[in-house]
Amino acid sequence: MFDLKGKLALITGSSRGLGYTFAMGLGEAGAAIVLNGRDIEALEAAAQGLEKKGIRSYKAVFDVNDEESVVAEVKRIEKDVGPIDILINNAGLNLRHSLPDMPLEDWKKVLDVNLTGAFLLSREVSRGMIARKQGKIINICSMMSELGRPTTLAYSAAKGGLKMFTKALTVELAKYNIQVNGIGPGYFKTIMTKPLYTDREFDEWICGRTPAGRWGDPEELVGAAVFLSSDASNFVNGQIIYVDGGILAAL
Ligand code: GCO
Repeated sequence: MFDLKGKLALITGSSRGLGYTFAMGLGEAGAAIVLNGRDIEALEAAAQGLEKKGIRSYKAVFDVNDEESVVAEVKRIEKDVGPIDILINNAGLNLRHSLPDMPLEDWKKVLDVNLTGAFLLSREVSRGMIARKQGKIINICSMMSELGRPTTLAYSAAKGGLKMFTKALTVELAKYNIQVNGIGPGYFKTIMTKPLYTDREFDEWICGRTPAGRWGDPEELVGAAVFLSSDASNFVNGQIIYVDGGILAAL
């Protein structure tokens, strides 16, 4: 039921961070992986990491915001590698500023990468999924789809938007047997959160604020990703699974 053998998954932003963890996790469950990022060297390193575990992977170098490249690369992948069964919209970015200091450029960039990128990829990849009447789309949301904290204005707006995009897309695509869902991580130790977990005060605050009393280990997200990628979730539509150590349950 959870077996992903014979499936092809495109994971955006997968040369490092949580995206790489998803690539490894889906690969270990049997899927072949299309790695995506903007830096070919980082992608090559990630591909080697997967190969060591015997996971077949392909590389697609493109920026999730560049419409022309997204259109061309999705076509190329489907022609040269095969139909994309699973899309994980993972590429994400947080540029932290408080309101008075938030440059318009950074606001737009955060919305572009986290939200518009997911829209473009979903639009292009779903064309084939609709024709084949089968597919899985997983949007990597955040506990910040529900909550904010100072300096995360753009990120919270983008991730809240991504949650609602997940629901609205579900309503459009469910009849084609495409399941669209989200995963909402709490605080995980990754490249993106390095400035946070290396800050003693912040670290103590997060551990106190999280009922589980600790940061998440990226591997703890894999179960939800495999579930939402597999036949086990064929009647699960429009859900966000929060993997957050209980942070959203606590006041
Ligand atoms: C922050 C962080 C968070 C996390 C994460 C939580 O500045 O508080 O960047 O937003 O990275 O997405 O789910």
